Amino acid sequence: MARVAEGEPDLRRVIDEDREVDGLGEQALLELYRSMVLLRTYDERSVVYHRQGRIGTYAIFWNHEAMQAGAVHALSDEDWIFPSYRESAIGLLRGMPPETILHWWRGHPAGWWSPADYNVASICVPIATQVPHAAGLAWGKKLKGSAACALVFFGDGATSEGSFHEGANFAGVFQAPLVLFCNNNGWAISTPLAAQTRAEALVDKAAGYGIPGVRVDGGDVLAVYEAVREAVERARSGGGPTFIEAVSYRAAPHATADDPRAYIDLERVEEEKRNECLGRYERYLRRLGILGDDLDATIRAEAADAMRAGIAAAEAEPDPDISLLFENAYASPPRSFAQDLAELRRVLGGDLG
Ligand SMILES: Cc1ncc(C[n+]2csc(CCOP(=O)(O)OP(=O)(O)O)c2C)c(N)n1
Ligand SMILES: [Mg+2]
Repeated sequence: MARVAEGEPDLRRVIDEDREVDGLGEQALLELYRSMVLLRTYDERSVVYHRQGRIGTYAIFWNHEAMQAGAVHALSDEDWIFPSYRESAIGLLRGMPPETILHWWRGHPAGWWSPADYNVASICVPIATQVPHAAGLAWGKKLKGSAACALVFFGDGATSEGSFHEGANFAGVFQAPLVLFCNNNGWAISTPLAAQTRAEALVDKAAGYGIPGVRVDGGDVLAVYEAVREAVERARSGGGPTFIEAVSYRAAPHATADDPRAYIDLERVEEEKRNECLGRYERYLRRLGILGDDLDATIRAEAADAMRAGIAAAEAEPDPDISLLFENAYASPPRSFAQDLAELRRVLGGDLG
């Protein structure tokens, strides 16, 4: 039996229990839906763009939208988000244009943004390295007397990394206003959770850092929202960090370069697809009479239009100059760089130079 924060159920749910979340009105419920549809559309289109050769390798987040939208909606705009590659499109929920993220997956420098413009840190590919970044930022906010907090996303596999331990321990010791949000999708590429840890549940790790742990159904956007909102309230009121384990199952390949049929439980994937998070929330809103066919069609068309405009803008951007490969690597570049660059321009011909 997992140890969770006092009074917590073992796995927090809202949608399946047909309850409502206090303080979430009709507009807020629809905004949450809009965000999930935008993320889903971004993700599905990106897989197509990859197959068409228009973006590079892409980390699919299909069925992770409830975790991502539920968490971000529980934050204020002044709060910081630290994404991993799995949350690459999280900036969309802070007004970042789709082309910026598409540029990132195209390997174009126009995909770099200034974190302070959106309070969204750079996408971290090295596993768990964003955790100490987030702990440090949260601690800094506390030292400055700011009400802002930080939320860091990471996976189940990330909990085996030293960076996770250092960040979580630091946040606990200094009572940094941090939400440690673990997307437990059961897999770290082909490594299953059972081979990742002997802990019965990842939420148990919270006890080791002396911080509250909460376990939620990661496919239930409202359960995620509610748990993160409480963690944020705790952080803002000086209560320090919270570890949230959002439990789901990866229903898509790890990334476009992966073929999970070699290792995954295909029946479980099919079951997960039938109960995927966007459909679950859509049915809930329809049951409440908040969402109907017309509104749903409008929301989906808006998201599709945003993606069409995003890929067009990304493809209209001229290629960067090849000299970029040599810039920003050294404060004092080695003398050979000029020769290397000239050589590269010669080899590649006029096109890329
Ligand atoms: C430090 C480091 N080691 C290994 C890798 C290779 N790698 C990329 S994704 C991944 C799995 C991570 O799994 P998890 O933390 O569960 O996140 P998920 O991909 O499931 O969201 C690994 C090992 C890496 N990117 N960084
Ligand atoms: Mg994982």
